[in-house]
Amino acid sequence: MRKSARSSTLATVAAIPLLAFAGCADDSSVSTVSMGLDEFSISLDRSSVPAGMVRFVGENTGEDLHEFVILRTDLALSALPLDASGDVDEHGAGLEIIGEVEDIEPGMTGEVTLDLAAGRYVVICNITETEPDGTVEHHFGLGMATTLIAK
Ligand SMILES: [Cu+2]
Repeated sequence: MRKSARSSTLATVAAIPLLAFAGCADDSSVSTVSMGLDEFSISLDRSSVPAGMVRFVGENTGEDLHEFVILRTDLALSALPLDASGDVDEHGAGLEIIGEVEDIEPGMTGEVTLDLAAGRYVVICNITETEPDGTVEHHFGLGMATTLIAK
């Protein structure tokens, strides 16, 4: 009897996230892109979205401070313009900033909803930090960049 009550509790708990997910899916006008940010990569749960309203949800699963910046560009990741310090020049030629969420602490999640026209986008973390030993880490250069297509 006790065992059966326990499984029933588990089933109830499991149903909550499913209901929450269904609630999001019902809002068919907004697509969601879930992202994981860590040292040093940005992973997306999809490589393309329908053009229109897109909700970006980025969880910092790493140990450093991260951010995400969505830029409209046709440039390859390796061809993004850099500024003098070695960060991506977000105002550089061939780039258009669409939106960003700065300073996401480890374990925290940042989100932003943007209206994306059809096209190619890159998602980057443009944070640079200096470690206690003097090592300078450009998160973009270390691999925190990926692409997303809106169509
Ligand atoms: Cu970062």
